[in-house]
Amino acid sequence: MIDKTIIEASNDDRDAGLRADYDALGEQLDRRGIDIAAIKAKVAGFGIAVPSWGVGTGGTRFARFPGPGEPRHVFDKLDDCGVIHRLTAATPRVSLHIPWDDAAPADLLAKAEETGLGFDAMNSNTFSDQPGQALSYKFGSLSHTDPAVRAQAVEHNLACIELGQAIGSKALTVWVGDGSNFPGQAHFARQFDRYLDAARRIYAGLPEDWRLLTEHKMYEPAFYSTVVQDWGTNYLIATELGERAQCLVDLGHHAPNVNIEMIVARLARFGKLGGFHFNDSKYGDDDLDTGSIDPYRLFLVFNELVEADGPGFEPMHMLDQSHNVTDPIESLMVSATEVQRAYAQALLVDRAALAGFQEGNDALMATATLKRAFRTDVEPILAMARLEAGAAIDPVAAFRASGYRARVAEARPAVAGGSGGIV
Ligand code: LRH
Ligand code: MN
Ligand code: MN
Repeated sequence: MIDKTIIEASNDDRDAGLRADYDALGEQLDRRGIDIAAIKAKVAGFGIAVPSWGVGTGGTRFARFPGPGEPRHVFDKLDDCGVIHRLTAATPRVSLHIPWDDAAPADLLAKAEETGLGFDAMNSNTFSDQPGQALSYKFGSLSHTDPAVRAQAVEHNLACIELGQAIGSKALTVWVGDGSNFPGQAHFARQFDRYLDAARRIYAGLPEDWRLLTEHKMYEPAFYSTVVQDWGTNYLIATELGERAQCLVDLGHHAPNVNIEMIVARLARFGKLGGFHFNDSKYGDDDLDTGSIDPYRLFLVFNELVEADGPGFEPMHMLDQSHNVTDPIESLMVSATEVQRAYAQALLVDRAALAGFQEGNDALMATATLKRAFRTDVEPILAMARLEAGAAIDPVAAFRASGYRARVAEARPAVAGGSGGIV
């Protein structure tokens, strides 16, 4: 898919410069008592899952402007995801969305082997109706007033688990759009009780070594109230369901100005931080590229993750973003790198000094300690980790040199643009 010689040629042009930068950074970090090789090893071992739905052009509810070579089905999507991992060595797993990615397990496994990928959390979809579906989710799914609709939604989630088991996944992520659009439309308490009851039935079907991740989101598609609207409700769900139920934090799913890093710290403290959907936003659930608007916030989230790290702490890391004006492969490569960058920067925080400043109420030096780590340009660490893994020093440059997009555009028929949609 991406010829080895393309990556090597691209790296040859950049190798000497990278080594000089890496050595210089190594000296600087050494003076700060930090071993650059240890940071590099941690970055190299840090994988970020790619959302299958991210490799197509997203679009908005107003319009979609597809690019050339759009993936036609899950197997094309896996090809594209394979390219992302080949060039970044940062995205070993793909998160599937069912029924968008429904296929025979044997075929999925064969393609995964061919592309060098594994499968991350499964995602169910009870927020839109599928062709041939018996009952509509127009007025909700797991919290619907009609028990038959709730049963259908539960069945779908159990089917996602079954497929996931066959392909080596270990988690199910449930996000529902259930809510209401008018005051008075829904009874808050009864609606939530119905949700909990249905969620319990999904949890009962969860294999012993699986986790159930519930994802909160403040609004959209429901615009007056949403059943799983914030981390408080999400925490209630996770505690009601049981030990293997945890909360998923999608960075775009909060009100503007909400302190997400603090939510992360709270959930981590009580064993309920299950994972992330990384993206960035300016206004709401914008699904912009990770780190493209507020890289400092991403760093602050990772600062909490490094702080909370310890035995049994294993949040899952996924991207969840939508690309409207860029090549999705390029955006996802850059975004995975941004996640690694925030992680590497967070590893550089002098935690003993920070704790001392916190205890002594030295606000200025405490925040300066974070800033010092954040300001450090860790790109040579990330690039060296990629080079040593046989990936590209500059993934976007290597991707453009490879001609992959033009090649797949020949095989994959052009898709007409038009009205919006998620995928
Ligand atoms: C909802 C969401 C959720 C869905 C995905 C397509 O906004 O973040 O994770 O599964 O988008
Ligand atoms: Mn999400
Ligand atoms: Mn979202």
